[in-house]
Amino acid sequence: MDDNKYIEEINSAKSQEQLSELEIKLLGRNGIINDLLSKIKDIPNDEKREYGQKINMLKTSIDQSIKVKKIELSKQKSSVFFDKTLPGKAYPKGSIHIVSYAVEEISKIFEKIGFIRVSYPEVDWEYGAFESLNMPSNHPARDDVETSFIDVPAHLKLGKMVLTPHTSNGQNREMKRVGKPPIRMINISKCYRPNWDPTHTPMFHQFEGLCVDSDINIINLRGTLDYFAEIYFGKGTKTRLRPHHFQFTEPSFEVDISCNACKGVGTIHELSVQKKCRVCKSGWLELGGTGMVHPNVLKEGGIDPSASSGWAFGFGIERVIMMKYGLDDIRNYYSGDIRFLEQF
Ligand code: FA5
Repeated sequence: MDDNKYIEEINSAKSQEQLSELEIKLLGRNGIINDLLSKIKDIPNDEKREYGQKINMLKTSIDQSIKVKKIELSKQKSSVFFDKTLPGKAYPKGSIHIVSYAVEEISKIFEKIGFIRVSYPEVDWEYGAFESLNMPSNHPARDDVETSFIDVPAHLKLGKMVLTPHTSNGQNREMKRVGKPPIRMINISKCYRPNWDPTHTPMFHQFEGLCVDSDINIINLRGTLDYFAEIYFGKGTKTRLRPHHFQFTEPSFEVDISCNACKGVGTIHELSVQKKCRVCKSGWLELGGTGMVHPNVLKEGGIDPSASSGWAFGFGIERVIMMKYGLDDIRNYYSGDIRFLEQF
């Protein structure tokens, strides 16, 4: 039994890990001490007592040496030089996603003028997405090239289940929820259409305004659109309405806003040369659809069209962000590329 060899090994341990390994090797269940003890049966009877005492003494000195070494190593560790004047590690900070931020901004703008923020289902029946909006069953938007249908049995009255292609499905639900005018709704939700190009993604967001009361007219609509455009896009932004067609509004319009890059002129002065504005090319940018709520839609929502009138609009959130910051591809919003997202 070479006592010194074991004690020297303990004393030369350089780390707590090395010491723990030694402790297992010497004192563990299959360690050297237990191995020596198991050999006691081969020792002649008159030497057994002395042999046993020696092993116990060795065990005690190994035990003590390990304890002393542990304390020594822990002191070494705590004496490592710590320079508190060194700059700390800066961990990367997350930020609110560009779309979530816009949802909050838009909600606040409309809440300030009395609109109630709601969010209606992204998965709805054909009734909510089309039927209640005066869209007949042969309307092209109801084709499966335009709308994603869910593979479940159709509802007897409400039709097939769809991933809603627009937030207009909230109109009928809100009319029924409120019961009778006044109604001021801002419905923000995800929408789905099978498209994929720089200005279209299969999943996108729309915000839908609906205002129904007595004597509601296009002047109120213009006032609300101008109010939104000035706050969201910046002072001096103008809106314009162009005739269009939607089944659920009559008359219907497309809304444009004046381009902030060229101030609505369509050209910019660059190095003494008058050039076409690169952002809009015409002085105007298309915002989305709007119009006076069709009498059939009011009736379907339980509202008497001879006593109340209303307007509605539906704009894409990804698109308004694009227009505000002059971005050229909305697919980047969902790329997960932190270099793009951290700019906002
Ligand atoms: C509609 O969806 C109508 N429901 C809007 C409306 C509401 C009109 C109320 C009248 C009254 P439209 O299909 O044009 O209309 O879509 C509106 C906006 O949604 C578009 O201008 C665009 O900004 C956005 N949008 C449509 N499809 C996509 C898509 N695939 N990706 C991103 N944005 C989209």
